[in-house]
Amino acid sequence: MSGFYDEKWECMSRDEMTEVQSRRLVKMVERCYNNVPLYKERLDKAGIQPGDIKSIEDLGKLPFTYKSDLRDTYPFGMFAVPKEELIRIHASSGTTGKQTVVGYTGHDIDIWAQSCARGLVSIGGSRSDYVHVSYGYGLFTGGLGLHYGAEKLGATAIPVSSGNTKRQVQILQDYGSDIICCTPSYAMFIGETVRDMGIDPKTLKLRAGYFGAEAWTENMRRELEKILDIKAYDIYGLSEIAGPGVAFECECQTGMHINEDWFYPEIIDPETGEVLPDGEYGELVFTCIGKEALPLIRYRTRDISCLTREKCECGRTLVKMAKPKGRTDDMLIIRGINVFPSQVEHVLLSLKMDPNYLIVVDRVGNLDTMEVQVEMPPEDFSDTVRNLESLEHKIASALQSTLNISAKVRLVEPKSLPRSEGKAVRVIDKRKL
Ligand code: DLL
Repeated sequence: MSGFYDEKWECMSRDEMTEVQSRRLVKMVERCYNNVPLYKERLDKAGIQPGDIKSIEDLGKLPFTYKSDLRDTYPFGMFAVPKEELIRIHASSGTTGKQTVVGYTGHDIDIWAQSCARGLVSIGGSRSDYVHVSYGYGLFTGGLGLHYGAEKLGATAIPVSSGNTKRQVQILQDYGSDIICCTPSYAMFIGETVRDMGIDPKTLKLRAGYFGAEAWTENMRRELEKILDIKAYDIYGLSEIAGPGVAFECECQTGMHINEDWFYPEIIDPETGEVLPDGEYGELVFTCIGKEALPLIRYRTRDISCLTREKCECGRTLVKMAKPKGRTDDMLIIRGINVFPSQVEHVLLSLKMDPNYLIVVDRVGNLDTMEVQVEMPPEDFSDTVRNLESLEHKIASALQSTLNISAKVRLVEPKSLPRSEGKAVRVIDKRKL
């Protein structure tokens, strides 16, 4: 098992951690109240003064923060520091409405880089590794987040960014990259390209991947491990809280450790706002307790996950979150039934189908329809119509038994669905167009 980047913080006793979190929360609420007009107004309205918050136990007294708050104060209205103290701006990759803009002081960049460095060490990264970063560089936090993390650790960052996939493979081959960081869907595309270029993945030096920025399943993990001949690890984060590295999977591959000395997690019932016990799935909420520029209180991520405090074999005591199932706003409601795209991925991969798929939802008359387009395996391409129909039928019945909803399945030509270089778009909901 690998060592630690920050053993003191990663392996702290629960009592010590609670003490640190309480101390930091108190300071942070004061900072928000005194520097962010929206928080002053909201706390005043709720009849709460910073002095009422004495420990982490009091967190539940504080109101939630929503993405809409950042949009309403666009671009910089929730920053808690003057401009001179900022050193970086990023923005969310949100596809709807205004972007959400996030800012960092030098200290914020430092804790973010440490968060990623902790992750890289937990999957066996060290100073002697080449870290190939194929997340996009720019306003998106993926590229620069892992880049700074790799440098913080003293490893060598290779800032490839996303795109130009054949060149990515060439670099993997020629430079001997040890760890690759990109979205799981892009990793799959890189894997396919390795195969199409006639390269045996075993001849690459690559041994691990840090994949995140979108939901992916355990089946997808197995596919990625096979196609690239690596260990595939999950890394989670969101720009509003920092970027990648808010939580990171270690070598045990049993959930992601949250850097809870900086980002305090809660799981709530998204309908009632009530805090749920460990082990129950609900909406993940974060409070930034160490940040300066954008310290958000009880930020509603809309990601569905659960927390566990069971002892991890790696020795870290940091609480773990389960792989997010999806987002409350990604959840499709089709004829009244909740469907997450990740469930479709799970079904397709368990039938050994290609992980490239597209869900098209529409409304015909008053009835919602769902079509799942899947690429047929290349070896089946010249198959008889009857065989293809029977495969469509098999997929449709597997979807029916998992999702409890009937979907039309359409097999499309191999490589005909769009490949993603960043976050994959898996759903077209024509009801919303
Ligand atoms: O996606 C930050 C990131 C970059 C994380 C690279 C990991 C790796 P945003 O663009 O603000 O930030 O999008 C955040 O992406 O609320 C989740 O819905 C989703 N997401 C991020 N990581 C994961 C993951 C970056 N490992 C939103 N599993 C989050 C599932 C994830 N969903």
